[in-house]
Amino acid sequence: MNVCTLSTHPFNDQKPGTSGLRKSVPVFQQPHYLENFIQSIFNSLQDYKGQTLVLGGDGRYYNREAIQIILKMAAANGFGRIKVGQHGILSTPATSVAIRKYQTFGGIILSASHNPAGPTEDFGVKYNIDNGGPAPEKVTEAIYAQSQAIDSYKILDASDVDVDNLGESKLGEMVVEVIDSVSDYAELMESLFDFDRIHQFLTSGHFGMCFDALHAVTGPYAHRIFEQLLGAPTGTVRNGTPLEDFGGGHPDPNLVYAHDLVKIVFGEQAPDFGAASDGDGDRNMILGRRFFVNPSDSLAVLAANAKLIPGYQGGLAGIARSMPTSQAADRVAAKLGIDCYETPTGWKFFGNLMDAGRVTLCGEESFGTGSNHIREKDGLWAVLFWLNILAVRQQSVEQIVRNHWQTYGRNYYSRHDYEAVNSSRADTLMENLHKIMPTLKGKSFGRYEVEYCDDFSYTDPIDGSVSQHQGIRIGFTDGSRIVFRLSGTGTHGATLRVYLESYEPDPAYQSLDPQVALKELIALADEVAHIHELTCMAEPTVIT
Ligand code: G16
Repeated sequence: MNVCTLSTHPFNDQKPGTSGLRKSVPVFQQPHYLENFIQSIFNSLQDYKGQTLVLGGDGRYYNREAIQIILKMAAANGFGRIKVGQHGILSTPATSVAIRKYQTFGGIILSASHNPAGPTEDFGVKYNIDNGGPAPEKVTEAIYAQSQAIDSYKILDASDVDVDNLGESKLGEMVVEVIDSVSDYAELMESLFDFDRIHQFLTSGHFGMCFDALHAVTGPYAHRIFEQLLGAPTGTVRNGTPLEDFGGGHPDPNLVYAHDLVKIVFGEQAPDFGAASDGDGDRNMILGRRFFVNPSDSLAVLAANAKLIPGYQGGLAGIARSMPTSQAADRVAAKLGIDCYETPTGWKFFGNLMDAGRVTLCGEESFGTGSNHIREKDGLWAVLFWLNILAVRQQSVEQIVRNHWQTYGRNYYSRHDYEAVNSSRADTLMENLHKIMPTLKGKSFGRYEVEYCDDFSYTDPIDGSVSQHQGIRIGFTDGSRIVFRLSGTGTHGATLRVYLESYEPDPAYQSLDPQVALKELIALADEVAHIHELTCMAEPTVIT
């Protein structure tokens, strides 16, 4: 076995963000850049010799090259076995499934999620621990510390491994096992949902659906599950072949970037149901005929209807949502008499709560929903959950959501993103907010009176770890909120996110466009933060 130890020097920009290390492809292609980060992951681990890792990615540009580099580095570092998805493909949820099912040491996911792909676009690396979830902060901090001290890495001098055919081969002493990318995941979905009932529903001739895989990783999963196992007609899945550049699109399932699907579902011959997932398959967008389901509402509806689903009939232990996610789920939790946890943005914060049995369902405003079946958010799982509810209730998506608002009230919600803002201007905006924070309590702005204003800090109830500076919240006495945060996943300048929420209990006022319902709060956000002046932008770049 020919192990080479190559000397290197640290790169100062390898601090993992909200979800792993994300940079443009040319950054990753610099000599030693990917290798340094992978070696830093390995150096931060203990007792991994002879252990098994899962490896796969969303199929984006540079996926195949990176898979080969990582395989050779894992072999040189003494791992015993790597389970790699066929063609190097594994969605983020499918990786979590494999880590848990085969009880591996951990896994590496190659993805920059919903960010565009291609030679000058983005790439990313995430490390997941043995519970199947994203590495918690103490692990990502250790990886970063290693990346700042690294002076060499190990790699095997060997030819590339065949990852296109299922089966096992040897790379030095290490076994490379190429696994079917879809079957373990599909099997788990079948154990949670009533596939017979959904099959009947989808083949009844009374219900039409459209799923857009946006040329990203969920194509093979969606073809197998919706068309082959559940009987939906061929063609139900659009853009189902993963492409290295995602077809030039932006695989972010929201009303802006999934525009083709939106056109179909809001068009003349609209199907009853539309859904999309993102680059690596963990996000979801749910649409009814000419009707958009806000992700925060989606979490609340799933929680309220969980008893209809075989895998959740035993009840929910609790619900968790990220801080900027609307408080709609809190209302369901209160009615069910269960706890609702508010965590910082980032799926990694849900892992401890799920491992400790405190929560069953989790969700985020950023189009992420999931449960304790794995430790990642899960796009197709959410679509199947909705299909199962629709098959049982035999009502439209819109009827189900409106009905929910009548019962619980409506949390009007919107997120305004200002992308690629000059970083120092974005920092100034946040610093200014920090300065005025202590002066806001008790102040009135039109009909809104500030009840509290703080920089969100979270103490993990399981391990006591503290995460500070997670976003500035301005809460009003009527339950409305404005939250300001800088994104931790962008790769160009800074992205300012402004989250707006107000509560409307009266069904007579629940049909407004959220931008209209939130008009005063939108103006108020600008008044306190000087958004337009400091970002030099008249409008947000994306509104969801
Ligand atoms: C990641 C995280 C999510 C988070 C989202 C947005 O999603 O897993 O928990 O909500 O980023 O983060 P930010 O607001 O910092 O950009 P994904 O799908 O990109 O991995």
